[in-house]
Order: sequence, then C-alpha cells, then structure tokens
Amino acid sequence: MERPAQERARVVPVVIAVGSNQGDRERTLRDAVAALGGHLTNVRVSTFHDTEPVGVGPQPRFLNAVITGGTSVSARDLFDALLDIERRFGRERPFPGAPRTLDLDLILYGDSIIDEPGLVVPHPRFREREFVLAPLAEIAADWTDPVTGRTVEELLTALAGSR
Ligand code: PH2
Ligand code: MG
Ligand code: MG
Repeated sequence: MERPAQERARVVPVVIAVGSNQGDRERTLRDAVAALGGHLTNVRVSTFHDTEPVGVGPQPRFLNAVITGGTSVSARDLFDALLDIERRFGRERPFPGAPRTLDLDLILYGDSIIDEPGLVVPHPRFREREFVLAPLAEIAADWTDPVTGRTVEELLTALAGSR
C-alpha cells in the first residue's frame, strides 16, 4: 500500500553549476558530474562551455557546465555534499575568487528561497552570469526563478539585451 504523502520522500528539482579553471578542466567536470550523479535522480547535463573569467581579474579560462536532477535531501545537506565533493577534487580557498580545480554552486533548490548564513538560494548572482544561464537554457529553459518569476530563457534574453 502507498505510504501517506508526508512519509513519502519529496523529490525536489535542483540546479547545480559546475566550474573549473585549474588542472585538467574537462576531466574534472566529467568526474564531478559522475560524483554528483550519485546524489541525484533524473540527471541532465549541459554541454561544457569554455568561458572568459568574470569578475575575478586575470585568470585562466573556465570550463563551465550545469547539471539538473532531483534530490530528496534538504538544501543544507545537498550544499554540504557539494562542499565535500569540492574538497575531494582538491579545492583550496587561499582567497575569495581564487582559481579553482572545482566549484559547485547550488543555483536553484525547487522554488525555495533560502537566506541563511553561508547558504543563499537561488544563487544571488546567477541572473547576471551567462556562464550559468547559457548552459542551463540547453537543459531547463522553462524552469522558473522563484525570486523574479522569470524563466531561464527569459533571464538569458534579458541578460543578452542588457549588454
Ligand atoms: N566563477 C566565479 C567567478 N567567475 N567566471 C567564469 N567564466 N566561470 C565561473 O565559473 C566563474 C567565473 C566564482 O565562482
Ligand atoms: Mg561560483
Ligand atoms: Mg562556489
């Protein structure tokens, strides 16, 4: 018999942005996507985008991608899992914005709006970041930003129009 709704694991659709600009970027992205796959159901992965660094001064170019999937863990637990994977890939944090082997950012957690110490979702800068919106539009163009009510496609069009 089916369990009551409150006992059934709620599956929340999430967006995670992946970036690397240190070491073997392509291999890191491939392996990170595989590691993330262990935490998500219904995984979809964008193509990999070679991008100019944004807002961090002169640095090596990034390889960026976006992954979507479903999770039944809390945003905080998923966020902790992302930090754990970053550490496993040798991520160091000598200063803010330092080049990184692997950056995993939680962009959307369903339609939740979260503002806690160390955890802000939707990611506060994703609407201005083509390196997130362009890959995301490949796999989830109609997903909605709960803050602005705009779809990914609309956010990307607005960003292109603001240039
Ligand atoms: N991440 C940043 C800052 N700048 N630029 C690109 N192109 N790709 C990134 O992933 C990126 C960035 C902070 O995490
Ligand atoms: Mg980041
Ligand atoms: Mg990050």
